Amino acid sequence: MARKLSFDPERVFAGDRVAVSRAISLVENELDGSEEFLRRVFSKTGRAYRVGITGPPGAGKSTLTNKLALHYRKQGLSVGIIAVDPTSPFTGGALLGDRVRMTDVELDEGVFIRSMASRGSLGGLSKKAREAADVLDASGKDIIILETVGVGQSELDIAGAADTTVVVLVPESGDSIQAMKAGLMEIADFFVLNKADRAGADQAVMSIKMILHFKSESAWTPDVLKAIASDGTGVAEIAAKVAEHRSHLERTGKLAAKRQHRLEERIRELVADRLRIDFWSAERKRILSSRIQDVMNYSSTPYDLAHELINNFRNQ
Ligand SMILES: Nc1nc2c(ncn2[C@@H]2O[C@H](COP(=O)(O)OP(=O)(O)O)[C@@H](O)[C@H]2O)c(=O)[nH]1
Ligand SMILES: [Mg+2]
Repeated sequence: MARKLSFDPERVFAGDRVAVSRAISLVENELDGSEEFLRRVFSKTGRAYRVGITGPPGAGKSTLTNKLALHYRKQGLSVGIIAVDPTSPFTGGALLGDRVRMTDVELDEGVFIRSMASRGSLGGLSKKAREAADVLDASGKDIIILETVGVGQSELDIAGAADTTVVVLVPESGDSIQAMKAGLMEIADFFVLNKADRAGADQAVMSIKMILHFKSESAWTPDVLKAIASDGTGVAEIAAKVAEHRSHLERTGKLAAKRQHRLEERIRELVADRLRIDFWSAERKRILSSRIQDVMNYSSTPYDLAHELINNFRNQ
C-alpha cells in the first residue's frame, strides 16, 4: 500500500535538496512509509564512497570534514555529510560551531550537510545514520562523510559503516592511550594527528606508531598523517590516503567483502528489531508484569520466566 510522502522519491534520486532533506527526516523519525521508501533507496545505493571521521570531542573532526568537502568539490565531486554528535544537543555550542565552520561549503549545491543528534538516547542512532547515508548515496552524492564522536559503541558502529575510517587525534598527552581504550585503534584505517601546530605533535605521532607497531601485520598498515585542519594543511594528503585505501580495498576484493559484512549485520539487526517488536505483545507484557512478583519473592527465577515467555511466543 503506497503511503503519501511529503516529497517525491524521484526528486530525491535526482538530488533535489529539499526532497533529500525531507527524505532524511522521514527516515530519522521513522515516519509512516519510511521502510517502503528505504526499499526503493536500497536499489540505488552502492555508488558513493563512504568515509568515516571519528575521534575525541574537539579534535577538529568538523573542521577537517569541512576542508575535505572543499577539497572534493574542487575535484568536481559532490559530497554528503552526516554529522552525528550525541555529546552536543541541537542547541549546543559544538553544533553551532560546526555550523559556523561549515559555511564554506554550506551554500554549495554540490554539498549536503545534515546534523543528527541522539535526542537523549543512542538507541537506533547508528541505524538511522546509515540509512541517512543511503539516502545521500541514492541522491547521487559521490562521497559521503560520516562524522562521529568516538566515545561509545554506537559511534563505533557508525564509523564501521564507512568504507574508510579515519581517526582524528590531537597532541594532548594520553590521547592515543584513550583512543586505544575506546576501541578507536581497531577501527582506524589511518590516523590524522590534527593540531600539528601545537607542541608535542611529533611525539604523539611516535606514540601512535608505537601502538600500531604492536598490532598484527596485515596487507594494509595504518599510517599516521599530520594535519592542521584549521588552515587546510595536510588535507590533500588525507584525501590521497583515502584514495589509496580505496584502491587497496578494490584491488583486493575487500571492499565487496566489507560491504557484504555490513549488509549481513544490518539484516541481523532488522531481524532482531522485528522480533523484539513482535515478541512484546500486550499478552506477553501482561505475563511479565503479573509474574514478576514470583521472581521478586524467589518462587520463580528470571530464567524460568524467560522460558515461559518464549514458549508462549513459540506456541502463538
Ligand atoms: N590549533 C588548532 N586548532 C584547530 C585545528 N583544527 C581545528 N581546530 C579548532 O579546534 C576546535 C574544535 O574543532 P571541531 O572541528 O569543532 O572539533 P570536533 O569536535 O572534533 O568536530 C575549534 O575551535 C577549531 O577551530 C588545528 O589544526 N589547530
Ligand atoms: Mg564536530
